[in-house]
Amino acid sequence: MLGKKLQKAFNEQINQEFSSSYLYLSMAAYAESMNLPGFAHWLRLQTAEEKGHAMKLYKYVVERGGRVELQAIGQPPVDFKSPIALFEEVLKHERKISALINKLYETALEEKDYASQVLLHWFIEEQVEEEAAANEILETLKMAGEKGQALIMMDRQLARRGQG
Ligand code: OFO
Repeated sequence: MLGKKLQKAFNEQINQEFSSSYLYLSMAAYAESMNLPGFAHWLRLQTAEEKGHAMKLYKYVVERGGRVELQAIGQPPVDFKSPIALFEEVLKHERKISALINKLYETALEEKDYASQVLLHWFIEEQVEEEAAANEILETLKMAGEKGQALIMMDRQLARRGQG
């Protein structure tokens, strides 16, 4: 049985994951409006991943006999200054999520809840990947530039996400 403190913390994290999903969908919509279908594709897949994270937590809370309580999701930003500014936001957001996951892990340690610790190992590893992926794209954009041919090449590269 999940303790009350952890149940509250997991419910907050479920909200964070759905909020992340919504944020990336808003970013995808921005990319569509900029005629960057590859960026939009990458961001839509990210939206689906975040929903997957939320549902992994949802399923876990239910399995542990806890009660899932969904919370409100705020309006995400609509506009971004540029593709670089957008990926700076992605990286900043993923770092924020990593800090929240670490805090959740600390609570699981304090509560001596070993099952939650095991589940959160997956999320801690996932965050390493998420930050690395965002950072790589951001650094490439900074290096190659976000105009003309360089941007078209980057768009094509991001369009390949999910193709193995
Ligand atoms: Fe982006 O990893 Fe979940 O939030």
